[in-house]
Amino acid sequence: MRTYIADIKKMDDGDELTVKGWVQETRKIKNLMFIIVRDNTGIIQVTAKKDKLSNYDQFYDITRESVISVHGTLNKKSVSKAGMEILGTEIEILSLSDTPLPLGVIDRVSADFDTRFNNRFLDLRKPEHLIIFQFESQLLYGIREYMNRENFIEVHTPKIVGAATEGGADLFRVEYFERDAFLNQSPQLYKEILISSGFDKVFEVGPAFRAEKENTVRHLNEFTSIDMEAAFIDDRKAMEYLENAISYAVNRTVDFMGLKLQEYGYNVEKIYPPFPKITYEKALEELNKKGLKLNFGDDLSPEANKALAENFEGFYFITGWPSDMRPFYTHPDTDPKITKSFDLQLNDIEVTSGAQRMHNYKMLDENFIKKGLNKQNFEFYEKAFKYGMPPHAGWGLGLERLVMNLLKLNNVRESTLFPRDRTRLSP
Ligand code: AMO
Repeated sequence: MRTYIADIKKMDDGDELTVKGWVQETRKIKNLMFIIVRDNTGIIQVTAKKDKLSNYDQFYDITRESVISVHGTLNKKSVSKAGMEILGTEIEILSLSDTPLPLGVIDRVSADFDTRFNNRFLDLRKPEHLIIFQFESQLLYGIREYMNRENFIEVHTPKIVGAATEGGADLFRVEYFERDAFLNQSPQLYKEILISSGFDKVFEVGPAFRAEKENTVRHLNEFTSIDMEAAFIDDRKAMEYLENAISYAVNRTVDFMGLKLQEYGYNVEKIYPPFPKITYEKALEELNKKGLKLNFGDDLSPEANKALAENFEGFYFITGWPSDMRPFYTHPDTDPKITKSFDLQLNDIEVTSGAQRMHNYKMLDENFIKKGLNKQNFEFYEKAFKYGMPPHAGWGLGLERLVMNLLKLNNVRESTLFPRDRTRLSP
């Protein structure tokens, strides 16, 4: 029976137990050795005395980060900092670590980015890094719970595809037998097809691939997209699902692990919908008041996003983006220059894009031509609009960007286990 270190505090003085984990540090005094053992729930001191441990000599040269199994009795009257220790009676070395370590796990000095990510397996042993992914896991659990409660069906659409989703650029090409294929940029076209299939409400959590050359703190070439699409709803309702899903997931996670997050310096506040909204045109007005010189149709630069974020706290929507700035599938508003679309921002970074989509076959058909796209590539998609397509709307939420923003990390790679970027393809 293995005991997790976090559970030891519930045990009694004198109880027998076995813990398994990594040797974080050792300190030796003649016939006595102190070993700090770490598992993914905490650390504990193991005290090993030569006269109590049959393999003491073999154990004496144990290296940092070796994996061991410790059996012993719990001493809750210990003079150690934690007030607890295990008096070891049997210690087994399960895997001896090599030396020197390419990256220290508990070193105070921080290593450079490349050293960290080249040795990500060690970098992730740091509890302050592990907790980012425990947070991500809980957050996603909350989103899934919310979507399930709202009767969304979780789906899995192909990642090897024959056509571009978001317009044509930024595709990774792959060999597909005798043909060229691409890694999908977004499940967009497939989630819309499923609306025509009568699924009514779908969501997907999966990888999305973008051959974007930008090497910024916000861009990955492979990220996790949380996508949803629903029939008979408009952009407003899609925004409501989004703010409710995020609030539910964040608040549940704060209840579950808020204190632990604080211990590691991450302060996540509870959030309450509705999130404020500003139209794109109003945002330009506000930005121009701040001295930026932006015209209708201009994208919001990182500098503009920073300036706009000063007007808000936390999450806010930018709605009504110009038609020229949105993909071909976006539904126009009554004024055809603008669309029924939105971005959700957290501080100065976009975390979600969404919109009501075109559902009228003829309108969609014309838009392919307007956007200069090769219609033939989209035949499989357009066909689904020909035989009964409900009005629909949806969004795509970048998981790594959401986590990065909620934990106030300064680089999206920090919330990615093994980031793929312009230069990194390994590990
Ligand atoms: P969009 O291209 O805006 O929209 O992507 C949606 C969300 O995905 C995340 N994201 C990224 N995260 C990390 N690195 C990247 N290179 C990257 N690119 C995008 C962002 C972004 O907000 N089909 C539409 C969604 C929809 O309308 O349903 C789409 O893909 O968080």
